[in-house]
Amino acid sequence: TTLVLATHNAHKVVELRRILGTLLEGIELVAYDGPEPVEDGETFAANALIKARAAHRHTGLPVIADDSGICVEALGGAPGVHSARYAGTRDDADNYRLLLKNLGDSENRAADFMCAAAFVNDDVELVEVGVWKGTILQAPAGDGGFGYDPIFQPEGLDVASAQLSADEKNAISHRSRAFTALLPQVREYLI
Ligand code: ITT
Repeated sequence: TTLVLATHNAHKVVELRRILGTLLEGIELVAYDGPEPVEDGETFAANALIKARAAHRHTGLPVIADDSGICVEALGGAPGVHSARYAGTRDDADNYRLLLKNLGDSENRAADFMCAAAFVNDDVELVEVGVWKGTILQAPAGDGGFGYDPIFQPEGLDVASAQLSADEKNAISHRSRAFTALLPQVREYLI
């Protein structure tokens, strides 16, 4: 069985291969490189389904997609679904620097990483959401991960998520929570 990963983000592909590899033994994962749909949904779940449906229409194969981002309480939930292009480009450092600037010296530094994991095939649509709670640091630290990892301190830890190993991050991240909830249903459907 072949399962398509409907993402153009190479960092997500690496994380998803590790997360799914253990949960979906025997299923071949291929990254999707077809046209990208307009992600104009208002929620992570809506956008994950938009991406999964588009890749399914294009490939005819079963597809999983990930829509994710960071929601900062003191910024009213921004950047949220706009996380990938918050500063107007896809540059990770530009994006997290703008977030630090907009948050300023706010005492409320609470933030959630959110991930919606979607599965779409001819006769099925599934979506699960995972949340990773934490706070926004005063300055970036670490060079692992991607995106906002250098400025996010997960609840219960005293380092940035960019200072975790890949396995440490995958054990507790929003992405692993969403896919761990989705995958038993996908297995049941495919196997
Ligand atoms: P695809 O749509 O092709 O999957 P994308 O990067 O455009 O790739 P999203 O629209 O879901 O994907 O945006 C996700 C953004 O949220 C991502 O670019 C990061 O800036 C941020 N993000 C999501 N998960 C993250 C993580 O685990 N660590 C750090 N930042 C993350």
